[in-house]
Amino acid sequence: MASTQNKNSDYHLALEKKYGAHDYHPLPAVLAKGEGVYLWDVEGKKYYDFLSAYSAVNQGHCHPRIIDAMKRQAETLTLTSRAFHNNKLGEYMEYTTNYFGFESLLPMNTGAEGVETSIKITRKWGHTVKGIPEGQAQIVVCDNNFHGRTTTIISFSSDPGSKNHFGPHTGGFIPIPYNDTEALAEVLENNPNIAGFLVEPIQGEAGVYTPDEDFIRKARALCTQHNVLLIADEIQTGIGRTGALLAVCGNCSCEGHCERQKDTYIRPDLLILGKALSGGAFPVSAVLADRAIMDVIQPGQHGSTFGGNPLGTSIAMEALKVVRDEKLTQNARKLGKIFREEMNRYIQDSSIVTLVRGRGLLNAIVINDSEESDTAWNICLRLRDKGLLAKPTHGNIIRFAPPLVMTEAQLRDCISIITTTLKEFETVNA
Ligand code: IF1
Repeated sequence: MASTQNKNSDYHLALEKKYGAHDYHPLPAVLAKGEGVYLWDVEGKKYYDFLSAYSAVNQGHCHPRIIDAMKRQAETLTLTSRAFHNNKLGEYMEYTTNYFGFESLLPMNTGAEGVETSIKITRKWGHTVKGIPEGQAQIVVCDNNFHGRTTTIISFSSDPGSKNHFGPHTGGFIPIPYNDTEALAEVLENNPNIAGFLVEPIQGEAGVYTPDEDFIRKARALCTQHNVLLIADEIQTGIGRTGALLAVCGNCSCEGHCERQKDTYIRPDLLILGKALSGGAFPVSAVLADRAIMDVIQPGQHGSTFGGNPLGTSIAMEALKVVRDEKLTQNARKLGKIFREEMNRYIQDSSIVTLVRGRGLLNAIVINDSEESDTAWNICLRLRDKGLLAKPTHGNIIRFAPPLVMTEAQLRDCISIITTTLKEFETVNA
């Protein structure tokens, strides 16, 4: 074991390589400290974080209010299991259901567990409420989806890397092209055994694909028409990230579930939250639904050891309060517009960037090179050297998603770093 004074990046990278599963290909940066929009590596180099742990750190790294809530609860009671009640779960359920406008909440831990929970609820609702013959409930999903890494979830992935060799795959899922309401209408009209439609309001991993403005609205209408549950996976897009509290809110800049703009607010039947639900401090996910749907789950039919624990629920309540008190949704909306305006200005004269897309502070640029090229990766390495951390999603797409606490001055500083870096690649590809 190396002595303490030279535990530099290479030391940490070597340990991971020697002892760890190689299930990731991280950008070479060994981070040791985070605060707000900043990260520091073990050598003390400072970075802007433009990934936010895949949108889990919307409130900024180590937000003092969230950390204080965590410390207080961690010194008091962390876990009881659901074999007994605790004095935080009910308050969390009340606060969070009111915050998003649903009647009930089922607490889980990871996003994938939230998605799996929604699949179970939807299937049971299909069999016991809609009357689909037992075991024949189907759920419509979208090509290029990302909903997690469990064997059932990857069973309906269209990404070979996520799916191949992990069979036998779980059946009961019907893929359609993303953003294709005609395909959705057709499958709903021709199949009486469909219980739900699982969709990301914006496809994050696929490369921040923003659908047509009315895609979700039309999907909502079609699901209602055919008595099918609309299941919104807002694990990455939710909690202010896209400049609305939920991406399904579309262009509404309201704080959340708002009666006054009922026609604007497209209400899913099942809402799945994760990541920023805890501000990145602890794994917390949740499924929200009204009672007529949620109550298909009866005691002993679903749960988890850590689901609804006092530590995670205390953290999550504070994390949601921070989003509201600091108006992070509105800030994401404002800064996102600036980011896309400035990037579109750059793109006008660029040969290396073809487009920028996104909503709020969930954006991506498409690099004018093949998916197999390493241009996007090399751009991210150069950004790292210049003090900004971002990572490609697929080959030639770079996702930009800073914490929502970023100031306009910081954003403009980052835009300067990004455009300066891109310029250095223009000549290479010109
Ligand atoms: C990895 C992607 C992002 C998600 C949506 C469910 C989950 C995720 C929309 C599952 C998780 C993470 C997982 C992480 C990388 C990251 C990711 F690249 F994988 F696809 F963000 F885009 N629904 N996304 O984005 O939540 O179980 O991870 O808590 O697996 O590499 P989880």
